Amino acid sequence: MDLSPLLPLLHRTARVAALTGAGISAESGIPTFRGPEGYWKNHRPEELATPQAFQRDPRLVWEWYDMRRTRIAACAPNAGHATLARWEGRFADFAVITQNVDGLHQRAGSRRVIPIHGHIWEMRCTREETTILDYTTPLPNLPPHCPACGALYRPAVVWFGEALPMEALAECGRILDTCDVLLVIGTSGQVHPASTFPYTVLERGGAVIEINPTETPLSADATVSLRGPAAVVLPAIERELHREPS
Ligand code: BJW
Repeated sequence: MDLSPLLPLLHRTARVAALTGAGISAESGIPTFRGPEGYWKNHRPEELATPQAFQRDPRLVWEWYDMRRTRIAACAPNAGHATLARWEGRFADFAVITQNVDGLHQRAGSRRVIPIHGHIWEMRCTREETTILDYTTPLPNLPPHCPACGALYRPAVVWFGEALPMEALAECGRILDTCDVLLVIGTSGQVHPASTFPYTVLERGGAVIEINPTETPLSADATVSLRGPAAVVLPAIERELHREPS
């Protein structure tokens, strides 16, 4: 893979950000959503990832999240997550905006992570809106209930039709308005508003580097589009940067 077009973009660059999607966790053993091996090969997203689906059948939705929690608990961050965690030390200003709820960036050691779709280990009371962190797998009783008021707990994630957390969106805005380079890693670019983030950067003259084994709607517009798995391409970029005098 020819990584030479990247060097002028990343060499001596201060402000770099990454937007990640399910693909970065694929090599950790966590399925993506779309595609032949994706979570949604047997379910339509509206059956599982909407407030209406939860109202209709909270147990079914919780079974899906419980299955995913159990799987994620058995997985570890991969070389892609680890490379991004090290880049906090390489670039003066580095942040990860992630659509993933799996917490693997944080487990790899990244400290500046903005999880725009929430966190699978958090539950929120549907009455009081209080949240708790709970790492139990599998959960003993589905669906779980708030011990304080007895109402249903829901996963503290962002479903279709729900607004993203305001603070996270504001932080994304600051990053997208100032970064020199945005790496877009392992996302199909089908979900709004994350799908618009690369265009915010491109429109003000910033560079976008896409890393994905398959073509996406962004590929033609990205400054550089690299075909390959994140756990291979990110360490390869890091090696290339090390060979360059800093
Ligand atoms: C690899 C790899 C390897 C494989 N290495 N790569 C019509 C038009 C425009 C927008 C809308 C519309 N109708 C509705 C909307 C809005 C809607 C939306 O975008 N819908 C589209 C589907 C049409 N969006 C929303 O509703 C969002 N909210 C919103 O817009 O709010 C507005 C609002 C304002 C005020 C009040 C109310 C509302 C919320 C979206 C929430 C998405 N939630 C989910 C579930 C999260 C919880 C959970 O995890 O269960 O988020 S859906 C799911 O998709 C999940 C993901 O984060 C998200 C993105 O998926 P991702 O990461 O891109 O995964 P995949 O599987 O699609 O792609 C994986 C990629 O990896 C592929 O490209 C592979 O090739 C690649 N890959 N192996 C690197 N080894």
